[in-house]
Amino acid sequence: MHWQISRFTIDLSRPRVMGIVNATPDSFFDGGRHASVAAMVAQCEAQVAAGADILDIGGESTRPGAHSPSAAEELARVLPIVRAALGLGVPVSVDTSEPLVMRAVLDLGADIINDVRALRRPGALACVAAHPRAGVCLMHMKGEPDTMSTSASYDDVVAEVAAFLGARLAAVQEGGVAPERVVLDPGIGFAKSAEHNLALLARQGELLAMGRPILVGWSRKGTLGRITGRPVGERLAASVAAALAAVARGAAVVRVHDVAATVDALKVWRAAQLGAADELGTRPDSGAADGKSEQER
Ligand code: HH2
Repeated sequence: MHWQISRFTIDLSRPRVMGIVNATPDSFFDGGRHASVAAMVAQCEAQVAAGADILDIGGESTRPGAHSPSAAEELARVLPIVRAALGLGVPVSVDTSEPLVMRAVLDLGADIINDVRALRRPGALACVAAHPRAGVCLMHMKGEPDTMSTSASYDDVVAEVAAFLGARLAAVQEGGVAPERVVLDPGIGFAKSAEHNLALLARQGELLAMGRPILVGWSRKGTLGRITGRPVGERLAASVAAALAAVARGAAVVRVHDVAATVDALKVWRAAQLGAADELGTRPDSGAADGKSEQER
């Protein structure tokens, strides 16, 4: 399976890592941590060096209870970072629901719009359709970030999320966006309890029936805190485990804060699946470099 995006066609025969770059003062894990543009660009470079396949740059925090910035404020946050990231040789995604931001970043050359509101704001779908190769991630969310903690009620969360994503996929096709450009995301933590999130993981395979790749973001989220009892700053191992569990159930792209750890874990997972590694033997610490076998170590 492939994902068609502006400058690239991403081969999804191996799982891909999308690195999160939050240009926000209030994100739940890393808000305000990379305050200057230079620091944010350095973070993009570090994520690419750590093996990120895609950068996802966002200027709006969607943590429960967050208030949306104005479109102008959001644009001012992301534009300089996107401009620099476009020179790093990897696909650039912009996490936004705002048509003004979409239009500006797509005109600049951004590859993907990642929209937690699945192109439901007036004008959003037309912006993406107007760029005939741009990719899009359509995510499930019930309500809005400032109200979603009261929207977490479902008869069958997996069926409801699948129906919503299927309807959005049909709507964007109708609006002129080819399905090859679209990936679908169940929206972990968006108006969902820990039980809902875990049902979406256990039954993630049901979402594959729509024929489009699944992108999913478990990184540092509250359900991992519920399971492990750890605060957000201590959820690295839990986040990596969740990313592997999602990939093992068919996710094509994982959206993560901790790129290096996730990339390593996926390399080992994939080597275990294939009975071989994608790259072996050229690293200074490999057995071949000094003639020692693994057993001698
Ligand atoms: N989660 C967040 C933001 N954007 N996009 C997609 N497609 N899927 C997700 O699960 C997802 C997302 C929330 O995480 P983060 O960006 O780290 O935090 P904040 O929204 O507080 O900036």
